[in-house]
Amino acid sequence: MRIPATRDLTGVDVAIIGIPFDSGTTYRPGARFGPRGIRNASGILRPYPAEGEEAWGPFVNLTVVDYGDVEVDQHYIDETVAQIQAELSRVVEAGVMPVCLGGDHTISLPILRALAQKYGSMALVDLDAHPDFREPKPGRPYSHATPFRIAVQEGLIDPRSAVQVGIRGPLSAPLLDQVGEVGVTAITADEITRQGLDGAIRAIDRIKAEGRPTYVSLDIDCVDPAFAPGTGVPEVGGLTSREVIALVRSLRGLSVVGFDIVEVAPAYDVAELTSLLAATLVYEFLLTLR
Ligand SMILES: [Mn+2]
Repeated sequence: MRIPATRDLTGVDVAIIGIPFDSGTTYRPGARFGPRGIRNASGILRPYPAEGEEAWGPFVNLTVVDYGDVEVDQHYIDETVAQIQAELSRVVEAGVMPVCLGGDHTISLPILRALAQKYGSMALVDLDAHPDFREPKPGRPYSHATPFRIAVQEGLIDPRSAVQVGIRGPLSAPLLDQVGEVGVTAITADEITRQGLDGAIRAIDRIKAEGRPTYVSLDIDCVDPAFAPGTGVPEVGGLTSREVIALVRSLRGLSVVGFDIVEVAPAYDVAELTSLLAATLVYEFLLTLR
């Protein structure tokens, strides 16, 4: 996006932060190259105004920088989770909103831990094919299948103010009951097929009305593999590009304190479709902040 690369956070509103870690992956690895792919594809983006707005893009009113990548070690997941939290704490304490490029979905947990130190228990909007709500194994809790279960257990997110949109597929079916039991609202892809996006947007609006600090996580696998093939655990029958853009636009007015986009794995991509969509969704998210 041609934004300046710096770690100087003076006067900065939003820091784009790469987290090239994918050792929490359960199926196809490769999201460690996500930040590189998204940054690369973002080169084609030019500022454009939000629908019905005068200002040409988010950079008119927001100071956004590229913070570079968090140092990770693919061999040591515990150390990497701690390192991500430490780096993110530095950003959060500086009063800067983190917008993180994954990496697999493991990275959301240490980001939430860093944010919770400042904001306490948060609301959550998660666009995802999977609940990522498996019970963590004792002593080996971290993977991309467990972040939101742990986040609820640790009180980082309030499940009654949490919505997951786009849930589908054989891996998700056994978890839907458990998600519902703790109070998370799951909007499945089947519901969207029947009712369109209205139910999802209403659920997001309810969180908006609460006005509490909200974390937004966008797993690119919420999108159908026809539009976003470059990901680790693809599930057919997902959102279209237009639908996911509409959902991101519906975030305007939420009290967002952090955002991530995860699971972009360029090695499985076709013609950079997935990376371009991810870069565009980051841009669309920044537009909602104005
Ligand atoms: Mn996920």
